[in-house]
This record gives sequence, structure tokens and C-alpha cells, in this order.
Amino acid sequence: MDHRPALAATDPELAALITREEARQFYTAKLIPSENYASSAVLQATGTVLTNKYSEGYARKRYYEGQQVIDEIEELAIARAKSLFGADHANVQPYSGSPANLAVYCGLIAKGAENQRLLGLGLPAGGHLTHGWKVSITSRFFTAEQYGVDPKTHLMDFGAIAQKAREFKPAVIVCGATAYPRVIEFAKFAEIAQEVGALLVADMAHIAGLVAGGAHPSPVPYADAVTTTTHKTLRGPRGGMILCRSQHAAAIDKAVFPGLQGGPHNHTTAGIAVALHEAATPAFSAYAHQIVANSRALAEALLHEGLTLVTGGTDNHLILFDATGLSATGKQAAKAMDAAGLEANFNSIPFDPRSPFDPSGVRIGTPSLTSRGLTEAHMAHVGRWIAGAIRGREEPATLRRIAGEVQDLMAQFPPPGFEAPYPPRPAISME
Ligand code: DSN
Repeated sequence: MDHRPALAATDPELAALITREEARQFYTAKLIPSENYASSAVLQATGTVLTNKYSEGYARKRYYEGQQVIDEIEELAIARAKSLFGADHANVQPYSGSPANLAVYCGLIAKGAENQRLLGLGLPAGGHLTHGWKVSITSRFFTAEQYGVDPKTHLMDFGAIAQKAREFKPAVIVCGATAYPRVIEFAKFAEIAQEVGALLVADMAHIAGLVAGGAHPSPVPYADAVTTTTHKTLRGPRGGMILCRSQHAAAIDKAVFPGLQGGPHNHTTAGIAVALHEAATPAFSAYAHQIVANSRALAEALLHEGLTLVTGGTDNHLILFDATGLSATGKQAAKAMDAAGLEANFNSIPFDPRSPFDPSGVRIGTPSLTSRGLTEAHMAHVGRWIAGAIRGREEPATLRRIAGEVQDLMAQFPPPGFEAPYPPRPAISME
């Protein structure tokens, strides 16, 4: 029987699509490092009547009536965020990470201020679009320049970053990354920001769960403002959050609402509150450390297969490898992996000679497999499958065999958010 009877009755076409996606998620190995599986508790909080309510403004200062319960939900989420990350102030209303970043820049850099300069990590070096990359609106609103990574080691070179900051004299320095496999040294960024008189923003979207669980240093003591999404390693619903020092709270709140957004998504706020509650447990801390242990084990397995890894390995949840070592482009490799039930994304590597639409690299990570309960021993299989799929990308039988083995393993480790009866195993097709 369908476990969403109302949806199945009202819109069987859409219900069937969701059922198919459930089976796909259940039986594939999700290696995209920015994805995860929200728990059943998070999903239940998110799929509620809270979606029906408008609540522009902030708790106790709203523009619509009927906020008796919504105020308490938002206050609970804020209190949990502050307590988990040790922050002075939290705003849980950003719709996601990109709006959170824009809101923070708008809050910290006053309209009409002489210095409108923003310095962030370049996209090809592992930064995010909203760190001032040329096609992002952040580079239209602000005068943006980018720092990179060392051409040889692909590590952040703090001498070069400091030099760039001295020359450019930004109002805001942004640190944080979407494809950097090493620890981000927030203290060093804070030193540079202090030296050049800039404010420091840390985008910890990728590593928020690691920070919550103590598996990566926290940016909160060092940054004027910290932004994050809530659905990556933090394992909440899709959303965003800003943490900041008290002196920036009013300006940043104003930039979120009424500056950039209207009514907050209250069902998401509730899901964030649940995720923060889950992330404050010893079990979550163990999870965060296991993500890193798995990532290191997977890196070892890939090195064993002869792959070249950006920076030679990993200290966090993700790995960036150069697929051209197996005579494939990043896109060919990611497509072969997908056909074999290994979900990843093609990605530029630093100083990539290839275009971003078909770059040299593939980005993978362990947050989702770790949520399913896989440990280091399983990573040896995953590494073999990845290399096998890329090498055998022209061989449908090889890809089919690996997809079957992936399904066998995934069937033994149901992800959070899935409850029995589990989806039936889908047929493996090689379209
Ligand atoms: N889309 C996210 C990622 O995959 O890293 C960044 O926002």
C-alpha cells in the first residue's frame, strides 16, 4: 500500500515519480558531498501544516497575526543554533546558502559605503559562486576579487592570500569552500582580515555537520558572520542559516528581512530545529568523525587504484580526483559512475585546462554513505567500484555488474528517512 495515500489518490502521476525517486535514492550510493539523507523526524517536521503560515518579520515583531506557535518554533530553532555552535546570534530564515551569503554581505557592507570590496575563494579553486565569482550577482552588487590555491600543492597559501588582501583592501573576506578537501584554517583568515581591516565571513555550508560534531575546527570564534546551508553534513532540511556576532545582528537580520526575503518557510524552520536537536547528540558527533574516517579510507582506496587526488588526500568529508588519469574526462567519469549506481558530480580541479562543462575532476564525499552506516571497510569496495566504472565505461556488462553490487550493499543499509516497507529494487537499465 502506498504510504502517501492522499497524494497517490489526488495526483498518482506525481506520486509515482516520488516513488521512483525513493527507489533510486535507496539503491544508489550517493557520493555527492553536499547531499545527505534527512531523518524521518526532520522529514515529518518539514511536511506539516506549518507550510500554511505567513510570518514576515521576526518573533514578537511580525506583520501578520496568528504567530503564537510560529514564534516559539523560530525561537527554539534560534536557541538550538546558538547553543550548538556557540554563537551570539542566529538567523534561521534564509531560504538557502546563496541568499544567506548575499544577506550577510548586504548586512556587513553598508549601502553607499566607500569600500564595497569582497574577496573570496575563486570557483575553480573550490569556492562557491556567491563568494564573488564573476557570473554571480554577488560580483554585480560588490566589487569582487578572488584568491586561489597554490599551483603545486593546491592548498591554501596564506602568504599569497595575505598579499592579495593587502593589495585589494576588501571590506569583507569570505572563506569556506565547496570543493576543498582539507581543513580550513579560520584563525589564519581572521589574522589576515584583522591586518587589512576587513570583516571575516565564513561559509561553512559543506562542513557545518563536521563543525557541530567536533570533527572540524569551528569558524564561529573567528568570523564576524558564519553562513551555512542546513541540508549538507548538518543533515537537516533544505535551508539556510546565519550565525553572527551581536554587533552585526541587527544589520544582518534587516538584510534577510525585509532586505532580501519575504515570509520565512516555517515548515523548514521546524525541520532545522529538529536537525539541530539531533546534531547536539553524542551519536551525531560520532557520525561526524566517521564521515572523516570514511573519507580518508576512500581516499586510500582511490590512491590504491592509481587515481590522483587534489592535495593528495582529504581531511574532511570530500575528495576531488582527476579522472584524466584513467583517460576519462570528469563528465565521462561521473556519467559512468552514475550508470553503475555511484552518484557523483563532475567538477573542475584547480588550474583545470578543461572547461567547467566537461572538466577533469570528479567530486565525491562520504556524508550520505556514513548516514547509512557504512564504515571504513566498505570504502575499499566503493573505491574499487569507482575506478572499475570509469575504466569500464564503454562496457555495459561491467557497469551493470557494479550497479548490481552497489544495490546489494545499499539494500543492507537503509538510509535515514526511509521506513519499512522499503522500495522494491529497481531494474538496472543501461540507456
Ligand atoms: N550546490 C552546492 C554544492 O554541491 O556544493 C553548493 O551550494
